[in-house]
Amino acid sequence: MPNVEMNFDGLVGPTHNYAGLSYGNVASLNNAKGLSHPKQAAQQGLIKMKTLADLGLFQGVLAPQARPDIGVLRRLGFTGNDAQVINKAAKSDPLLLAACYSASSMWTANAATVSPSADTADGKVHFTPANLTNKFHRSIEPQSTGRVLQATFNDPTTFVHHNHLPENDHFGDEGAANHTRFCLGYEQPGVEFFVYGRHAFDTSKPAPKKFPARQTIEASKAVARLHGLNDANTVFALQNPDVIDQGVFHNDVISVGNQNVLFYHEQAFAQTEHVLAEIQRKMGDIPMHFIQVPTAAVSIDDAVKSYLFNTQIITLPNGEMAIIAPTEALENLAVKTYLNELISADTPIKQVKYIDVKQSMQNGGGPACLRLRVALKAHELSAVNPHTRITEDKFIELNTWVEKHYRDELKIADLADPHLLTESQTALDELTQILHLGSVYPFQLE
Ligand code: SUG
Repeated sequence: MPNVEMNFDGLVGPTHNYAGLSYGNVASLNNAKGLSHPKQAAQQGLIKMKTLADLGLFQGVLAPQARPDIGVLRRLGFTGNDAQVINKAAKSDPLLLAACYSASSMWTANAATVSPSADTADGKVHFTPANLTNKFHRSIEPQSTGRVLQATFNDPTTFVHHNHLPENDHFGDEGAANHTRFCLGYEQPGVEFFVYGRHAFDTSKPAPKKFPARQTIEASKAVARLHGLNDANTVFALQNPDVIDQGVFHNDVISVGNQNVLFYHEQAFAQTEHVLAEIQRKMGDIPMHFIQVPTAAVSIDDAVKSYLFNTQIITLPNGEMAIIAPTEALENLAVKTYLNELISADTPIKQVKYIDVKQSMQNGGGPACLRLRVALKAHELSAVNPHTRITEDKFIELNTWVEKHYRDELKIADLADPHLLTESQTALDELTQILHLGSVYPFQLE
């Protein structure tokens, strides 16, 4: 087994819908109440995974969560059997029901923050599920996320699983969407880069005025402490509050890193020069490639619409880097022109591959949102649950499973139908067998 950075994509769940739940996320609001296509969404996600695997990368899959979250509805006072709970919620608070039905766990960049063993004090790979406190529909994810991660990385001698941070906006944590890591080889020690949107305790510091800053510095620092990181291998940077107000709700909408490359928009950070200097200083002899995209070439509006920075920068087996971009980037002239120029410029990025993840994009989730990166040394790779790896056979098996269980279309009114719950539970129960996860869902644990 090689040393790798493995991407774990979130499999789109059977209840994928557009409920307009994410204030501050432009796509989610623009597509609110639109017709969704769960089967197509899951197929697009699987093709993305297969594309990366075919490029020679190690690709994994993380199971979606059980929705609707009946436990949360009961906790909020809806009673009776499952069908009655759904009927009552549909009548009295359809928006709440939609929130409990969200398939948002597909965006596994928000599942957790992961620190590879080369960076941590105890030499193990550390995981902290994100508490996602800023959005109700996402704040109900971390417990199941923890169980899915434990079932996927299930060797305690290699992997450490922390509890999510306290469930309060002071410790709002959005996971890897606000975290990246710089290194030379993935197995070598690196510098972990945490980007936050506000200070929770010290409110005199800059913060956005319109849209929420989901990640706090207090959360980022707590995760770094839990993972046994230190001052020499961490950099904490304030995101530019003005871009949060323009729809950049996570750092991975405005910058992305890979190895010794940081690809970022001119307006991404509050104190760019200072941040870049600190990264380079902590990287020591390893020269960073800072690829800055000027506003004159790509506006914030174009960056948000095209998801130019929600791309994945990957290292191909031949050592060259490639960008995995959504097809929306092709449709935007400024961004398409920029990318065409980028691949012939003097940077490690030598090709762009466009993929269609439109069903996810319409909820504000691009290629990078759909994946959680886990850098693994060879022996750690062997400790990962092998059934979660995307191979030719697994791809076929998962597509057959999607074809069998998923609806073609879903509109918000369909969420009132209790059959959707039973369909979803039947599908997920079967999935835990396909991925050899054991019992991870509340309906399996009762
Ligand atoms: O948290 N959208 C997600 C998109 C997450 C994107 N992730 C990263 N940038 N890493 C969010 O805003 C929309 C759900 C709805 O409206 O139905 C939603 O949750």
